Amino acid sequence: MKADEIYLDQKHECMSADEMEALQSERLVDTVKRVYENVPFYTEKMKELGVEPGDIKGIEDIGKLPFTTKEDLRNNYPFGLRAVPAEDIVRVQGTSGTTGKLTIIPYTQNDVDAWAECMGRCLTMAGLTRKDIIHVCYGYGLFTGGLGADYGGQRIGAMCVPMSAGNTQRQIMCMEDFGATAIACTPSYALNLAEAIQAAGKVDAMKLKVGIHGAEPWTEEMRSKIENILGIECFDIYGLCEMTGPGVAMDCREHNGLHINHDYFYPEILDPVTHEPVGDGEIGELVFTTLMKEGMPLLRYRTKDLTSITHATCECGRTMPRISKFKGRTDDMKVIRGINVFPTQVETVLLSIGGDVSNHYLMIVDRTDNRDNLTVQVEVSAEAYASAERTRAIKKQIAAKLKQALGLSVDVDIVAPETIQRSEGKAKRVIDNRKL
Ligand code: DLL
Repeated sequence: MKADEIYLDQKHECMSADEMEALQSERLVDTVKRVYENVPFYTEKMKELGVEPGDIKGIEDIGKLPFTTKEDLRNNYPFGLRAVPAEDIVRVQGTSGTTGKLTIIPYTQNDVDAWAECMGRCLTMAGLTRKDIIHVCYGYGLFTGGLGADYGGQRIGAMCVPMSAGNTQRQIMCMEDFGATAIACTPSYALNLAEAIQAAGKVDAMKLKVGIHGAEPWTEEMRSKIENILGIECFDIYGLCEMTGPGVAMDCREHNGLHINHDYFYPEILDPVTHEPVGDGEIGELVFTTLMKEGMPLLRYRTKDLTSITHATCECGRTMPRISKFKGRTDDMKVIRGINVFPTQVETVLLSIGGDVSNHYLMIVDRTDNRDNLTVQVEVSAEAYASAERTRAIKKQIAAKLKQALGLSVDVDIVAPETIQRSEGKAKRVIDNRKL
């Protein structure tokens, strides 16, 4: 362990593999018993598979358990999968979901405390302590970002400023006046803020040292860009409301993968088609089983997030397994003329060009005469946009680089600065007009 970091919980963060497996096994056996007895959905699913709680003796039996999908949550909306009496629920969180029903997750007080603990661990991974001032511009509400950062901040005794997103000038004023040392927000909003702070000539007036960013996929190039503008160290935090919002995993100061709080959430990486486990280092779908959740425990929840895992001990000393930075979700991936395309690939190309080319982009997928077409709208600087010659050259350069990176010809549409809608929460990067 590095002497300058304060750790909340070395016991769990650095536990040996055998000890951890014993703990996870004990917790899994208990979880399975609780859901079998209290959640008719799981009683039926397990009966369909011919599995009884007594068949689950430890973590090695996890493959016998049924999967849970987002569809299952929707079909049991809002509280059909609750495992405790209604009066034991102290909070609901969820996703706003742009289509269909919300995903609603009930939490008991112990669930909220566990969430605070996981988030507290994550914040200390970034070196934050009770001396820090955390400016939180994740949204507060059903979305877990704002409250999650807040609970973690309280857990470590830091001061939290509950701003939510929006009104960037006011954000800058408060960050400067209150002396924020950390910001917590989506990476896309962090970059908006960073550019606004730079444009206001306020970079040197800030005391910022750390950024805690997640809730959407982002690239290493994006990390460098935010870090370079603000002179801070950025961390990638992952979570989903079905588990506990932010705090499921986060990268430490080694920045070599995100450590999973695996005493709370047991991870599997499975082939998305065969559902068989893939080996360390291989990409697959991340599937989680909650080990301590009371309000709504979930067995083998299919996140649709694509990543790989390593169980090797990190240089930081933690034994918690690490997942690689997310490439995207299975449902963010667009198949265009047979080629898989993720928004993060486009982001990498644009940020690698830099200069007049901004990172503000939108992918638009259309189908005409049975042929799919990808158009990438990109904002360039005002100076470049004013010159037809420069615009043409930039367009050609982006198209060539995208073709090389994606293996696909792409139409590039150069647009004026501030054309593409800025995100305050999760950025919308793709519009798919195909009726698939
Ligand atoms: O986004 C929780 C969160 C809030 C995480 C703040 C980090 C920071 P949901 O709204 O339920 O919860 O969305 C969960 O967001 O399945 C991923 O697809 C995506 N996601 C979350 N964190 C990351 C990340 C919150 N660091 C869904 N990298 C997840 C890539 C992420 N994708």
